[in-house]
Amino acid sequence: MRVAIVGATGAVGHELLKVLESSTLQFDELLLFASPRSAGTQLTFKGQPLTVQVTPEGAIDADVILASAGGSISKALAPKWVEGGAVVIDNSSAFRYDADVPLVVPEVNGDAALAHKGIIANPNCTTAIAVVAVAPIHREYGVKRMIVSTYQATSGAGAKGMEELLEQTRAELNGEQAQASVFAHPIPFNVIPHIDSFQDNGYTKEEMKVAWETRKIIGDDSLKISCTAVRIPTLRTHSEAITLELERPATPDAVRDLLAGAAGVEVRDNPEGKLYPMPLTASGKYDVEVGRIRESLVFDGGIDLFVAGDQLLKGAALNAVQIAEYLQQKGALKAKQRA
Ligand code: A2P
Ligand code: 11C
Repeated sequence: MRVAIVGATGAVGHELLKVLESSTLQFDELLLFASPRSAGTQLTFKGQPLTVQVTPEGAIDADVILASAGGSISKALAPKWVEGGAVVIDNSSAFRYDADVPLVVPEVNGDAALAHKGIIANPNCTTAIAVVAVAPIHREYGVKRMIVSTYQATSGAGAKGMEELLEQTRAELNGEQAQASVFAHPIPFNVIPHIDSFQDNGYTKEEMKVAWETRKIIGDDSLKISCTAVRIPTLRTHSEAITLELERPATPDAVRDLLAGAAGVEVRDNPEGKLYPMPLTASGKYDVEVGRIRESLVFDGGIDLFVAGDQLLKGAALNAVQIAEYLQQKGALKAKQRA
C-alpha cells in the first residue's frame, strides 16, 4: 500500500505527516510531493528522512493520494490520479459540491465515502469542526435553523497566513506599519469579517461553504444556516459560536450528556471552573472541544454552544486520514498490483 501527500510542505501537509505517524492506516510506503520550489527538501517521517518530489503533471503511482496543494492543483490533477488507479482524498473545495463526490466527516457520514468514484472531498475546516458537534444534536433533536459566528485562525490561509500573523505582530511591536498581504487588512490586534470572496448575496464564500457543506454532510437540504466568518489573530484552531433551533426541545444537561458520548467531541463545560473551549487548549488536540452549552434565549427549546477545533487537524489533516482509515477498516482500500 502506497500513500502520497501532495502539498507535503504546507501547513496541512506537515500535519498529515504527523497524523500518519500514529495512524492505524496500514501502508508500506509514503511519497511526498510539492511545487518545484521544494524539490529535494527533506522531511522526517517516523525518524526517517523522506525527499519531497516535484508534483508530476500526470498520474502518481500510489493507492491513496492525500491532496492539500490548493483547488487549482486538485482540479487539474485529481482526475488523472484517479485514472491512474488512486483513491484521492482532497482537502480543497474543487469537488465538494459535485453530486458524485462524497463529502465526508467519518463520525457523521462515513458510509458516504464507500460510494466514491475515485475522489472523496474533505470539508472546509469550519464546517468539519461544527458538524462534529451539531450532527449528534441533529440526530436526536432535529436541527431546524443554525446560526454560526466564527473566530478563525490564520492557519486557515496556510503556512503563509501563520507567518503573516507572526511577522506583522513583530512589526507592530517595533512601531512599524504592518503591510497586509495574505489577509485583506493587517491581522495583529484586529478582527477581519472577510474570509474568501464576497458573493452576490452579501455573504462570503467561506460563509456559504458552511451552509452548503453542512447540508450535504448531514444530508438535510431543508436545514437553514446563516454564518458570519471572521478571521482573528490566532495561529491555529477555529472557534465558533453556534445557535440551534430544534424540532424537539432540548435541555443543556441532555445535550451535554449526548455530546459526552459523541465521537470526536470533548465536552469542556464548567464556566465556574473557567473551563470552556479555547484555541489555547484545543490546538494540537484531535477532539473538537464543545462548551458554553446553554438554553437559547431566542428559540424555545433551542441550544447555544461554543466549539473550538484544531483547523489543521479535525479541520483538515486528521479528517483526511480518518477517511482513509475508515475505507481500509471497511475493506474498501486495495493496493494496486505492482511488478
Ligand atoms: P511549496 O511549499 O513547494 O510551495 P499552504 O497551504 O501551507 O500554503 O501549503 C500549500 C502546499 O501546496 C505546499 O506544500 C506547496 O508547496 C504546495 N503547492 C503550491 N503550489 C503547488 C504546485 N503548483 N504544485 C504542487 N504543489 C504546490
Ligand atoms: C479559512 N476555512 O479558514 C478556510 C480555509 O474551503 O478548504 C479552508 C478553505 C477550504 O481560511
